[in-house]
Amino acid sequence: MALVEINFDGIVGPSHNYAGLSFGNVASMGHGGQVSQPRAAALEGIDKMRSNLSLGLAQGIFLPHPRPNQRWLARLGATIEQASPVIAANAMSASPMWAANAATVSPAPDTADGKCHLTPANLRTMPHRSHEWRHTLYQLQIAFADAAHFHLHPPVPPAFGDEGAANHMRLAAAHGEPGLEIFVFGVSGGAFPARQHIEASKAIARLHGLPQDRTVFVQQSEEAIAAGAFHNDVVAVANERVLFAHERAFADKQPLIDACAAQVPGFEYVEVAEADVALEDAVKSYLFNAQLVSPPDGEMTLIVPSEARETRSVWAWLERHLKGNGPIRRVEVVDVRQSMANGGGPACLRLRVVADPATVDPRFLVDDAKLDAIAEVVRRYWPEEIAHDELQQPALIADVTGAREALLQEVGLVELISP
Ligand code: SUG
Repeated sequence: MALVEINFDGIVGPSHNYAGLSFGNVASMGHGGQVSQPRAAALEGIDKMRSNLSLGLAQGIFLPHPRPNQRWLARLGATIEQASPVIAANAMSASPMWAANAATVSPAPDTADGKCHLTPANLRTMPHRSHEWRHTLYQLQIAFADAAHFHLHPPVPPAFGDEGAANHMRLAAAHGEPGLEIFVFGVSGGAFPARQHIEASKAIARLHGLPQDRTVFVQQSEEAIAAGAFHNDVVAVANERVLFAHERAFADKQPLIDACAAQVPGFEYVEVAEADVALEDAVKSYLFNAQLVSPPDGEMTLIVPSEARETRSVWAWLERHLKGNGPIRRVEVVDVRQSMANGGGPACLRLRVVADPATVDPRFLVDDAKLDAIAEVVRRYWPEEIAHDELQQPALIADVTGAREALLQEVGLVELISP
């Protein structure tokens, strides 16, 4: 069985809009009320996937969820027409595009039963995200239906907030080798909420059958959350034997580094000092919300958003690192501005699953030709713009519903239309 890392990107849904819903996410708060461009947003995401394919990486997709979420509205005793503007915005959010929050994934080499375990995130902290898990689970059940290789769990009870892979990292000598799984939780974030509860992380580690000596729980620093790092993946990213993090990412980094050094052959810690890149610049540029990947040519590559190139301190750090002897050998720049304006960088848009692609439902895997066909649907059906005060208009709702259905027809996943 050939285990590879597959990046599953959430296709940006046709209702993508700026509603300012995420308290503690400085980009979402800053862009609330602005006009969004769903078509451009989805095409940016597709271009990012194309660039990953051209590096030789395996690529998958998750599909947009039904919006408005009528089931959720019905449980609140409302319809989209009757709902207050804020409830309507919560029901129309395209937030499932940020697939890093879809689930936590423990690949087969790490687990007691030798299967890949997945737990969808309950995302209970933000109302617009708290209703994602049901449809996420439904897609995971189809994509990873092969019970000989995958084990799916229901979300952790909502008493304990869980935001999925955005607060989880994995280090291993190679993707297919047993790894060290790192769960990052928050306790306090100053004025902002800590979204990941330690009990959720511990429950997932138990349910996934992870050995205690290869599982680490580490607290995210309060100052990182207070600076706008609402998920750990805004200040740290790991790939194979490399951990790349900001100096102020963790409350107490030494036990983490010691565990990595003890458990991961060839472990390398690449730290960016506050003196070189201030936490504020790290959050603004999303330097760490990058995809750190191992293409087949062996050159470890960091896929950063264009905002990283535009932030002087960050770009200077990257240029220095590339000239030196560090483990990151190549930097690729992608434009995901529409997603970035809601606080979602390249890493937020993808969920990493280490698996044999032959065991995944092929409708969730893409090549260039399939991305061309998806882009054609997006160009034809995705709204060009959405103003915040349009979210309850029947014409927009009809467009958004029709656009999603056209995409599901194209990829042959009509069973997702009305689950
Ligand atoms: O949960 N933004 C998302 C961004 C998620 C980024 N994901 C990772 N870091 N992995 C969030 O805050 C904004 C929606 C709005 O304001 O309309 C939003 O949900």
